[in-house]
Amino acid sequence: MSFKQLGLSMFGIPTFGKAPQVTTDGKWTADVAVLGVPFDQGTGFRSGTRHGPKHIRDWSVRYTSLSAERPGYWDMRRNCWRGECKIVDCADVEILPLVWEDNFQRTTDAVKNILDHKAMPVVLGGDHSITFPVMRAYEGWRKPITVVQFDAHADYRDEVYGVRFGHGNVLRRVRELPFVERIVSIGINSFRQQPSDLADHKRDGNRMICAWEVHEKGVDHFAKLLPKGKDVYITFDIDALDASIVPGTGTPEPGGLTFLQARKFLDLVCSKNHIVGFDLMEVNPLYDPSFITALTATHVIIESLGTIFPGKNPKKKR
Ligand SMILES: [Mn+2]
Repeated sequence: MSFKQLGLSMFGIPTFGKAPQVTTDGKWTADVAVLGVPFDQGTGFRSGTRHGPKHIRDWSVRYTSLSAERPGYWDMRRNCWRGECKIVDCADVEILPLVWEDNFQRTTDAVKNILDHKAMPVVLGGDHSITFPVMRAYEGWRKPITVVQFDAHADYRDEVYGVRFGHGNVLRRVRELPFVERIVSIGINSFRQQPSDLADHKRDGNRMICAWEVHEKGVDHFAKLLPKGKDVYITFDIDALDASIVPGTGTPEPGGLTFLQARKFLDLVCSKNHIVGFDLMEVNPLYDPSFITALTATHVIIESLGTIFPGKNPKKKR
């Protein structure tokens, strides 16, 4: 009796979008390499983002291409195919308890391996602290890098009781990397900023677009503050979005960006720059029983890939 495997997306092992699984040091070619970093030792409040990569992958199968021969998706908004790129999934960096510096080093090494393959890393967190070991891997990059941060919190505190590499310090550490020329922070909104954090952020030549300003003036008003023609790394902390649509995160904030506002910013950034890397941080399944946060996180990634890889002939139907 013959049994035909249909390849339906909801069955089987959930790599990201059902992409083939590889190892970072293996032999492969791809446009995009997904890497999970199940690390939450950098959080000061509610832990659990170590389960984030699995949770995002679990929902990502919803967006599996209809067939391996035709990657991408039909974008009815723009009337074209998008996201025609080859994706591999490098599984997770192996995280050990307590030895955070070793974990950071393994993360940096894994991202370096991906960059050696000339693929764009898409990193799934994990708490936001791991953006530092990820970005450290770009040392020696051909051009200065602008970092576009989506976040309710600036994460720019130099130190908290001796802690310098937690998720509340991470953009400060990233800004100290010699090849990072500027941070553009979008969606900052939290009451937990100190005036000194904001002053330091400004002093260092960064730009900040706060959530309430976007609600008042609209996204287009801020287009002139966004990078153009740059090598850009995007770090997306899911708590940039309003708490009502992303409850599954350690530090949700009311008054955050809507999904459509974030998407419009991503469209502008991804279409006018060379995107060198992307991470999606702080998804916490322990507070996400409806999967709405994982759904939204996956959507942010898929839509961004759709703009970064618009298809060989974006105007024409296939
Ligand atoms: Mn953050």
